Amino acid sequence: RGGCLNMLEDAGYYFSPNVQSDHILNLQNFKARSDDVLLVSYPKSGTHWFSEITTMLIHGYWNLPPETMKHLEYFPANILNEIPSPRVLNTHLPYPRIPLDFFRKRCKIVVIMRNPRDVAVSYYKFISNLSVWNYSGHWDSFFPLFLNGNVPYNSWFEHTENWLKVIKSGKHNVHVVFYEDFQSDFQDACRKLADFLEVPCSPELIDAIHRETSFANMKQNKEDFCLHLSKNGQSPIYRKGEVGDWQNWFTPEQIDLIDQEMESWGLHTDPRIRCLV
Ligand code: PPS
Repeated sequence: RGGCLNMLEDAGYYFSPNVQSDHILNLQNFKARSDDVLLVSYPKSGTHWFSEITTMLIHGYWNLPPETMKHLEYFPANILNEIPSPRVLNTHLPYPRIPLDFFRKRCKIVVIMRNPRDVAVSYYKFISNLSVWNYSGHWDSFFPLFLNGNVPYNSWFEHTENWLKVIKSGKHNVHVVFYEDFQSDFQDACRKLADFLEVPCSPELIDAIHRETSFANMKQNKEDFCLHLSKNGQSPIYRKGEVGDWQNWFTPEQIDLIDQEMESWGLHTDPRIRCLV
């Protein structure tokens, strides 16, 4: 029902059809710089918001480069190479596909996490709204696709489990941020991020960043790179910006199914993702 999602498949991984497979392959040889900050997120976790926050912490909120989101999957290497240091780069790539040079150079990596129930709803609205996916299924048809990882960037559960293992191993320079924490206590969450990034920050600076990156502000002022592809003229990126919208969508059965999936990946008891379970 609603047709299959239009995706690019490469070695068992699903991507957006807008991604070039040779570009994804070449990314393995991407040259990182030791002062790069890499923001890693499963789609719909708040990538745009955290990209803005991190860039403001690093460059000062009054001194932003004109375009902030620099997505590894979408920008050719020559453009990324021209960005002055320190660069804030984004990716949705799962752990096994992250260019190795980020690890070799011990770059700072910020992993963004959000409640998978809200991610699922946000993803459904995003995919339904963009013609490129060629998808017109209902929520009940999309839900099993999300649950089983038959969506671009595959399974949220696998993505999250992989990163939790990496963090536990202590091998790389990784900090996790939660969408929900930035919604409930921006000051505290942002100060911890600034500490990880080793940038000076004051409560006043954090207040200014909070104001500048409010959902309303970003929806009004930021360029929405895929607005022209929207089926209904509404922003595919800046939709609601809330915690808990999933409660308007999930049936009791879907709540059970997602709980079971969390359990089967061992995520339900993990204290590090306490705010997502
Ligand atoms: S994408 O397409 O994967 O890069 O999307 P991503 O940016 O990761 O996630 C989009 C969701 O983040 C919400 N959003 C925000 N929330 C709070 N504050 C700000 N400033 C903000 N900007 C974007 C956006 O509304 C999407 O969530 P939903 O639930 O769909 O509203």
